[in-house]
Amino acid sequence: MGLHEQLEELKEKSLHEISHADHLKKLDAVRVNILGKKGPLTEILRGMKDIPKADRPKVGELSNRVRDNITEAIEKRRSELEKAITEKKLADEEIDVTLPGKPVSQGQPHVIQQIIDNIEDLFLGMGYQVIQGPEVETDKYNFEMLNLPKDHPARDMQDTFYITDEILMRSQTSPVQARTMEKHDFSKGPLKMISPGVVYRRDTDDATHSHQFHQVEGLVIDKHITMGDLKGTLETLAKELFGDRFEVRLRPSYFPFTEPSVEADVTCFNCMGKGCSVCKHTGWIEVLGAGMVHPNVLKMAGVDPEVYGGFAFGLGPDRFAMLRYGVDDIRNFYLNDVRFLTQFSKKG
Ligand code: FA5
Repeated sequence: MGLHEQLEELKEKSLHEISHADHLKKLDAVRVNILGKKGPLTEILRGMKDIPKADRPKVGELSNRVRDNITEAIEKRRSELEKAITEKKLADEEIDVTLPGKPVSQGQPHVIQQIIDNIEDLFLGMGYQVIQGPEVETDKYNFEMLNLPKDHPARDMQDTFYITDEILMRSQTSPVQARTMEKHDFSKGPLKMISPGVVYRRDTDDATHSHQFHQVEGLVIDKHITMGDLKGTLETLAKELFGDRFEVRLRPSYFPFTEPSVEADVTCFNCMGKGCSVCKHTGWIEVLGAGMVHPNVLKMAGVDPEVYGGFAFGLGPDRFAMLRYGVDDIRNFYLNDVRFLTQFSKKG
């Protein structure tokens, strides 16, 4: 067979192999086989030296054309195979936008935080600032600056977790009063603040007591503040949180840092005043303590009690949440049972 026929045959054979290469690796192998140094095309061209000189240009031209045809066919096949790969990938990754989505469960603030947010909104609207204080406190701010020197019998009212003799887990949010009063520049205007946060006591847990619970402290110091201002503020608060559903009563009480002092009770939601185990058969649930700031407390914070005075209160949002939602055991708020907590969805 002459070179001419050999070249034609190689072309046919190669084009056949190329069109049957069904993936890129195979195609590459075919290319190396045919066009490589040890391939048939090189082999045929080596035979050129044995043909008459006059025929060489023709055979040379043919061999170039055959090589070009083969190269072209390889490139064409390569782009076909690449296109097929891309199409398969796109088909595999196709997203059916008509499929129903998987619902993502959405979190929400804890019910007690919702109550605190509600209280903050109300007081911010009345021009109060919201101030945070430390949960690990000193004896000085938790007690001494609040007119409770060491060995004062009223310290027993709040059984406290001590870390050292001087450092403790705060048993109330009232230390934030002392800290804020001390820093406040009264020449710039009155002090109106609330301070929400967690407090700790060695209380035995029961339906209305937890050893760790929340309080929101409130304090107003200015000239000419009266008990009437305190009463009006507490009534506004009760109306905002409970509407007209419950009765609120103020009864005289005692706190070393206020004089006179009161406690506010709200009708027990469980028995509506008849008496039950939740309210310890009194018909009332105590929700806050309050009073007119004691002159000693003002003095210790560097405020002149002859010029300034005011009221303070400390309320329990956990108890507010019990009343608002009819929850008969405070411990439910701390079990972190999602089925319980999702009942208080803001949307619901
Ligand atoms: C105080 O802690 C005072 N600091 C409040 C105060 C502030 C009075 C400013 C005057 C001026 P008391 O111990 O009564 O007071 O607690 C206040 C409120 O916290 C209670 O009315 C109650 O709602 C809540 N509370 C008290 N102990 C617990 C407890 N163990 N679990 C849940 N809530 C509690």
